[in-house]
Amino acid sequence: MSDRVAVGLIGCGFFSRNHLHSWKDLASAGADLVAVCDVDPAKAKAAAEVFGVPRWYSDAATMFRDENLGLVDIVTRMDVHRPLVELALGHRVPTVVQKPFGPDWDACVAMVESAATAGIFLAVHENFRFQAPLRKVKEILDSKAIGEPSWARISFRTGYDIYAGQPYFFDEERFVILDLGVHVLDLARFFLGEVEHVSCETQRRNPKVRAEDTATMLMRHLSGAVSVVECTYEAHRLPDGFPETRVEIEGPNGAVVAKPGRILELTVNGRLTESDVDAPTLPWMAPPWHIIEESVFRTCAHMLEALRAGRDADTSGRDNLKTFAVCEAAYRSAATGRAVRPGT
Ligand code: NAD
Ligand code: 89Y
Repeated sequence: MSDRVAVGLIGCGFFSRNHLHSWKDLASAGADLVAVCDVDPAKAKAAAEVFGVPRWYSDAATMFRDENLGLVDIVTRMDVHRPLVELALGHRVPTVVQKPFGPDWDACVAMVESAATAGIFLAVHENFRFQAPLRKVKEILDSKAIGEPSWARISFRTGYDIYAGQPYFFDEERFVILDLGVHVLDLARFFLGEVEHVSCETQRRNPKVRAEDTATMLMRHLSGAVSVVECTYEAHRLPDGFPETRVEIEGPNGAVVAKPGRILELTVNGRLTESDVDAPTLPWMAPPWHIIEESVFRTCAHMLEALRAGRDADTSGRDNLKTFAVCEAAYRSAATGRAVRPGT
């Protein structure tokens, strides 16, 4: 592979500005954003103009034919992930695809199998585990300061008007577990390891949305640890921590708590220390989204680094299948009233 990586981006909608900024900023790390694509030509053209991208397309097949891409970043919604991933792999282009990986289990498995057969890099842009405060939590766990974690609560509760930027949420057939559950369940795996079984209750509390907007999950991990994992878009209380995840983890020697406001509380052997773990901001980042924006930059940087090192990303397609399996198990549990083992 040459020193520089030619990046193409597909999907120039609401969230894409974070990816576009990130790839531009990663020029110093060897990324050249050479082309953007959207089925809406006005969006593709606007993205190319605003971000100084040399070429734009309204058809992904044409982009793959005409460009010599070293990486494609797919920032469309999940319904078109599989055909776009298959197209990219058919052109032997290493691929990163936004979360949720796909609309269902079969689509996700098919993408992972296609990448394995072709021997091509495939990763999911699962960015929550790259958020600055949550990296710090992982660092503390890895240091064994609190001992082996035995209990956790991971919670994303908000009443922020997410529908303004993402109006498609009103009509999703499966909503909060696929949109937010993928993030918080991925964090549960990241912090406590693989899941033995999950019980889940879902609620549709906002009558204007079609599917569940609240999920409350209880999990046993293979390590023996227990976690309570929650996500909702219907928590109308102040202060509203959007878009931060509250994480509380306990071990035999202490506890670590990441609170909205980017405050980290660490108790070790009866001694409490508090630190500010805010994300360092770049000029295009602004509160309240900056925690997420910064994690998009870190995730893109990780993808570039892993690709160039010839290894899988931490959130490879294969790894993300394990998170997706827990989501599917949560849906099954909500439907049956039983605890469900992921992948069964
Ligand atoms: P969006 O609908 O605003 O944008 C998607 C864009 O993709 C649209 O402009 C659409 O025209 C384009 N598109 C659709 N099919 C296409 C195709 N075949 N070829 C080219 N372009 C195509 O959606 P969004 O809010 O930007 O979300 C995109 C993805 O990002 C979703 O999967 C969403 O879940 C994810 N997202 C992730 C985070 C995060 O923190 N990781 C936050 C928000 C959104
Ligand atoms: O869609 C959601 C996500 O993935 O991160 C934040 C979000 O945009 C709204 O909660």
